Amino acid sequence: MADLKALADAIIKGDQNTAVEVTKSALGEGTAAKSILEEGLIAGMDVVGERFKKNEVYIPEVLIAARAMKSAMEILEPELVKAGVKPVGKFVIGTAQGDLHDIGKNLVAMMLKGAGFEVVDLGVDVAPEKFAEQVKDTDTQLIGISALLTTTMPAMEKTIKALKEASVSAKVMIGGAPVTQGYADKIGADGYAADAASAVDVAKSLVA
Ligand code: B1M
Repeated sequence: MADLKALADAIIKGDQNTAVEVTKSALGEGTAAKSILEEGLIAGMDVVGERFKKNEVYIPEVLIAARAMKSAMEILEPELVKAGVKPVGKFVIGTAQGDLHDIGKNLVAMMLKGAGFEVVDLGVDVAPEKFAEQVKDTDTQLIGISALLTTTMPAMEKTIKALKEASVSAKVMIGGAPVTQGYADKIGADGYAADAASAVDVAKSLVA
């Protein structure tokens, strides 16, 4: 019987080798890919997210845990596809036009992947029209925009307008150091999160 608790612990510790080994042996023993994902990988990342929220761990620990998760996911992904396991939701994320900061955006993307979302990362300096083009006629449920500069925050509002003009119905979540809930309300965003762990909670509530 595969020890999925050991897998969750390996993610929490950021122990890449153990995460990969336990994933391989669990699959070898015939454990369902969905159980490995939910009871091992996501369970581990949930703990990391909670600890990050409480300032019990910091960005480096989250990045190391995400790296361990990524390596295990590379092994698990083909099995999940074979088993027809659907992601929690499809999330397209990018940094606002004119903004090159991506550390926080990458962290949000990693935590969302850790929570079972399919994440498409458009990178930095993403024009409003590019967001719209990329999600139009797709099954994207959520769009995330990150901005670190007060001067690039207006590009978030422009992106929301461009999405409306392109008749995109996906919900929009925004975040980044200068962004607030008040600003999100003002520009008509559906959600705001102050940090990567809360971004997962907000994303889950928006797709629920
Ligand atoms: Co820049 N920079 N920078 N910079 N830089 C800041 C943001 C600044 C506050 C520094 C300062 O003056 N004190 C300032 C902005 C001032 C302002 O507008 N209020 C600033 C400036 C002015 C600039 C330049 C204009 C400097 C210049 O060239 N004169 C220039 C702009 C370039 C551009 O973007 N066009 C610039 C450039 C750069 C570097 C390229 C050198 C580098 C970026 C490297 C990179 O990202 N690859 C950089 C960095 C590293 C910073 C600081 C030091 C750190 C930012 C960071 O990564 N934080 C920053 C000062 C600071 O914050 N101490 C600063 C860590 C990261 C994990 O936090 O991104 O806030 P953060 O993400 C958090 C949350 O905000 C949230 O979750 C994350 C994790 O908890 N979050 C989301 C983020 N996105 C989210 C999206 C969500 C939800 C939550 O939903 C979608």
